[in-house]
Amino acid sequence: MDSIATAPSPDWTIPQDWQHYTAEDHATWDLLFERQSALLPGRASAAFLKGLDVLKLSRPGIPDFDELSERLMAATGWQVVAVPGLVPDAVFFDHLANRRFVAGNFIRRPDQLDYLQEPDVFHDVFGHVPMLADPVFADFIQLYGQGGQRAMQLGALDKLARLYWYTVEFGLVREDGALRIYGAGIVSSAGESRFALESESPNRIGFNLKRVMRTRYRIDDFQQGYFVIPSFDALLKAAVETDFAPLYAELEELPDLEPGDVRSEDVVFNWGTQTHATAG
Ligand code: HBI
Ligand code: FE
Repeated sequence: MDSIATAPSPDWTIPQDWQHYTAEDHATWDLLFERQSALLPGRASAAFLKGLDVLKLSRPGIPDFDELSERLMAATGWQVVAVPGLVPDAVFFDHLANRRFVAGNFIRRPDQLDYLQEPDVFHDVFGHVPMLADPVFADFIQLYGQGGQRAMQLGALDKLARLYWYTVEFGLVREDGALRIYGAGIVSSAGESRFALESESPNRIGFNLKRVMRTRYRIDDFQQGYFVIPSFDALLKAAVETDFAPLYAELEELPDLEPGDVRSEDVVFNWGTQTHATAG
């Protein structure tokens, strides 16, 4: 199902138009949901699994954003709004700064189950929205939105986008001594849900804000390195306590790091073999 060709409003939101989904669209959601639900116990963070439960996302079919937003609003003051696909950065940040999460209203085709470039409703709603039911993470994402608006003014968006990428999209968290997934890009992918935790190939490195903001990332394949936070409180604390303007100035003077790099100052949980990346 392609995204419906509705001209977006100035904030790029469109009606979800839940009635437009076909039986095949709902079946695709159910297939993806069943596949990930079987994988995530023991792999996903407790906060993610709790969010699935609080938001009653296990019901069959593509969720109705109005119903979902009612439950999400009650939990953390967030709502889910429909968009046709990627929206301009400034629009994206304004929504996040106002506790509105933008979600694609289309779903991938059955032949695209394993990967698609644009975030569809499964990536956005199954991948991202459960974490928004966690009060601490909900605060972090709103801060990210406000930080994005500021980063654009400072010409530092490329650095801040790395923070989002290595946490919100591809982050790992330590829970009871084990590594768990909370990043939407991992949790919505069958292959990467296994790879991120079990493969010997990628690095797994303790989260450090400056380190993450120096590190390039890949958009075309599994990550060569994952960063591990000790808790969501620690992630929020880092965002709240950092004065980003001087950090951006410092980062301008430092060379970028490659996705597979390991540094002497890194806390290394796994020094990856990079066999997946070099296998090509
Ligand atoms: N638009 N719909 C949508 N979803 C995203 O995740 C998104 C976006 N626009 C910009 C964007 N993400 C990133 O480039 C920013 O985090 C920098
Ligand atoms: Fe995403």
